[in-house]
Amino acid sequence: MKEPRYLVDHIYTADPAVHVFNGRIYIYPSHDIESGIPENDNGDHFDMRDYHVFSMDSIDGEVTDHGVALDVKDIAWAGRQLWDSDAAYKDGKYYLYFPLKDQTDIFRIGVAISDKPEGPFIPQDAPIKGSYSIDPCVFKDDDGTHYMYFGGLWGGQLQRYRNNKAIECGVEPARDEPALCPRVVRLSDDMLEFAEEPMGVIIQDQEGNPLKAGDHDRRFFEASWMHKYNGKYYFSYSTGNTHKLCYAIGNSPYGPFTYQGIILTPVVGWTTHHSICEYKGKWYLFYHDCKPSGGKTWLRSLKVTELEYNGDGSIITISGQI
Ligand code: FUB
Repeated sequence: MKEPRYLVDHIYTADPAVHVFNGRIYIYPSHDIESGIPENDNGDHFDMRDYHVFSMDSIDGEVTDHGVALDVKDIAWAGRQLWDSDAAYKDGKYYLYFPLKDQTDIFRIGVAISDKPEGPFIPQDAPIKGSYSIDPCVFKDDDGTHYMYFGGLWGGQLQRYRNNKAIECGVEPARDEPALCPRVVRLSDDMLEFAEEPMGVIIQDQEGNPLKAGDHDRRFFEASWMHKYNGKYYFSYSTGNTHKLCYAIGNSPYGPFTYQGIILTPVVGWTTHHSICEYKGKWYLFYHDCKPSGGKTWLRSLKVTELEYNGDGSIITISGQI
């Protein structure tokens, strides 16, 4: 694959989570719509109402839209805003994890179940107990254990929590204090609960110091993704208001992760969000930009491009402008 490829042109799609199930590539994106809600720092303009699942049998192949996999009207606890989701498979069932505001406008993470990777998914009656914030990413380690990474600042509400408890005045720490961490938690055997208290994912510099809250070029903002390469854990994420996709490497799914560099320079549009997936011996970055909508931040389009490593395991930076 020489040039990035746009994947879907009949609807707007963003935040791709990608997995290979039964030898086929499945894409779980957000479904962007024109909501008419003015753009603000809270992300109110991202007022998405359903998910479609897409699949393809080769990276250059035809993309199948499997239609609506989950609709907000079928979720008993729903308030508004279906944001970035992810999917997992265990013991004959597929699980779709999704962030959604409840009826008090607090983001929680829900789970829905299907017999098929493309859905339709049947949601549980309540969000996962103890869940909060946005952008769940579910990673299956080689021993079969599933972990969820989650969290996002500003509209994603992560700044409203410390030690998994909501706080009165939810603001980010001062610039010279450690940055807020994404969270990691092991999932229960039935995939429906947290099996432990979520823990902070520490992202540190090369000297072992946690990144500072004022380090906007490197600190975590949202869009967690985890993949494993040559036995190392690669945690990747968006820096939000500096619009980069970065990565950090660790020796355990819990971290700590040492900051390495930039995967993708800023794309057209405010948000940047991705997944990294191996297919037939090559690695790919799935992401989005707003070029096809003429730069409308809330109307994004999925793309894929090849991702390459240097011999030392570092990732070769990709330009978001191509
Ligand atoms: O799609 C809504 C939000 O925008 C996602 O949850 C964030 O990661 C950002 O891409």
